Amino acid sequence: MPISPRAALLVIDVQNDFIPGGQLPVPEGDLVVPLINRLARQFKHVVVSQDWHPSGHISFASSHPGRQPFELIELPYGAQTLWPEHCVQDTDGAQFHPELDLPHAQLIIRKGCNLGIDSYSAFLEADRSTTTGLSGYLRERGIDTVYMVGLALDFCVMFSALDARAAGFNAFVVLDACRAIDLDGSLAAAIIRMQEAGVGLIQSSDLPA
Ligand code: VGL
Ligand code: ZN
Repeated sequence: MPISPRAALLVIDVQNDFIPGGQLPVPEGDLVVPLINRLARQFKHVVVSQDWHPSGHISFASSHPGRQPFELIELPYGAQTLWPEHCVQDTDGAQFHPELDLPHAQLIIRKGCNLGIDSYSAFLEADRSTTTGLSGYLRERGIDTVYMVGLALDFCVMFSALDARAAGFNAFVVLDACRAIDLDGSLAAAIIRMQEAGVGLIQSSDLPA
């Protein structure tokens, strides 16, 4: 059965800084690129997200004197993991992986653009109220189902999948087209959270070839 024309593929953050050699490398992050390119050809609708931070962003450890990357701090909107500086607007690290090949993608959602708010999710920022507009876009396009692939499984992919469900979409994560950071058990926790939220966890072999 072909993939429904009411389904969209959401390609999360396949950017140089998340690839080995980048500022916040996801192990094996480069390995998902050929698979994503192939899967995308099965979809009528392809949306791409791009982590896109201003310099001095609140998620950077360097913005908090005395703090180190991967520490957790409390911000007005809740807990925030601190990261190395990554995906700064218009830098090479923020560009898509050079082999990502999605000629028919119609929308790029840039997120994390507000200096004082992080955004793992492609739908809702970390304050849980600032929206990127993505669910409205998908709904206006008649989309009812979102398949997610990309980086990192336990951060941006997971939060996008949870928010897709919360917004009323059917949501699937194609596990072999994702890779995780896996910080302090974050991968195992992400799998459980997604299962509990009703996100379908599938393999690319479950989709039409
Ligand atoms: C991401 C940490 C910080 C991601 C983005 O794309 O998963 N992770 N910013
Ligand atoms: Zn980020």
